[in-house]
Amino acid sequence: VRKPTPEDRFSFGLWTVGWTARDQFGEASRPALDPWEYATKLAELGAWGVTFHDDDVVPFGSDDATRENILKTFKKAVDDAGLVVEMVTTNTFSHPVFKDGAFTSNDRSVRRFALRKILRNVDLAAEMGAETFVMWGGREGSEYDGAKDVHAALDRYREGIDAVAGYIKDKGYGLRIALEPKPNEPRGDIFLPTVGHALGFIAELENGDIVGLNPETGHEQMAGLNYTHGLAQALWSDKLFHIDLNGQRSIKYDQDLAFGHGDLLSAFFTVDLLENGFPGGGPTYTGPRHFDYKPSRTEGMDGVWDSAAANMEMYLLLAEKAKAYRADPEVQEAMEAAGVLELSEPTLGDGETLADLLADSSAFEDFDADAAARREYGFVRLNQLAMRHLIG
Ligand code: 3MF
Ligand code: MG
Ligand code: MG
Ligand code: MG
Repeated sequence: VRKPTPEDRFSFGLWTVGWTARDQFGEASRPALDPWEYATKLAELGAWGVTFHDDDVVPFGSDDATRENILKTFKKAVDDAGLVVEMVTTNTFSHPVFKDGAFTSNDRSVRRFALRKILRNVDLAAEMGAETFVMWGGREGSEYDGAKDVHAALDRYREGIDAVAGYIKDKGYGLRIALEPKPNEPRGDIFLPTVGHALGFIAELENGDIVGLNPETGHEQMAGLNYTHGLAQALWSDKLFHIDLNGQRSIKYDQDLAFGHGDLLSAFFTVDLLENGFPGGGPTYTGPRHFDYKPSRTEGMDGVWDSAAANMEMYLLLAEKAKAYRADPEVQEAMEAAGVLELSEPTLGDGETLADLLADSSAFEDFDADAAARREYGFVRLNQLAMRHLIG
């Protein structure tokens, strides 16, 4: 497989390669480098961009002068490496002040502090030239149903997001907000747990036009859901603003494996959708190919860079296979037999009204349901052809 290049638009969160592998049960197994040390190496590997939380670069509570200095050093390193900062986000989950949430904390003073911390990073994101401002409400949620008024929590969540989106518009920043759904971890239940919940929430916003989604592979799969379908519905709604690609093996803790190292077949169809679009046409994803993974705790610094490279290699391998799959005449024929393209034809004819349908006896009275039921779709054959391309 060829080497990744900046044209591939691969980007990495600083917190991914920068994770020192401290977890619930153990201390860090790797050293922490300075934030700017990651940029050079990522660029060498063929990445195009980096993303970060405020606190990944500037320690929480730093004074203004320190903050300014660190950011200057960081930006210079990123520029020197030839990388872009395509997304900036805010950490509203690590400090204990956020233990009951940020926008949905029961404590109003915490909600006001969170809003200030986030607005400050909107300014920073604009300054860094980012296009997307991701918001993962990691602590927005609860463990105990009686401890949270969910109606009020959603009101406050909406108030917060609308305020941030309104601020972006007032300032004229070229930024869009991307909400990142996750079902649980670190809270027992997190608000906006899936792509679908988040889409429903966005529809209730006043400034929802600049609010979309940043779906993460593992997050949907932690809920037992189909990530590719989640991406598809977000695209269908014109809300797929950004993506967090990684790997997850079934419903368990958030594994953050390298992309493709979880459900490989699902990853194949994810890449097929991202690279080749819907079979019958429709909106396509044009944003960054962003990885949000964690180098496993067993790995040292060599493993960090090997795993970063693995994400990009997996994507490129799958992209190659997905292209060959779509171009294969046998696949095209099997897709046709399966009726995949028939689905693009509207159910009602051009200009046909429901009255026309009701008057059409071929649609119902004379319709031979048993004959239609005898149609074979050949989905298994089609899937086997995909498998042949994937592992044959
Ligand atoms: C947690 C996540 C987050 C978000 C990040 C986005 C720490 O499971 O996926 O990573 O991706 O906060 O901006
Ligand atoms: Mg995650
Ligand atoms: Mg994850
Ligand atoms: Mg993520």
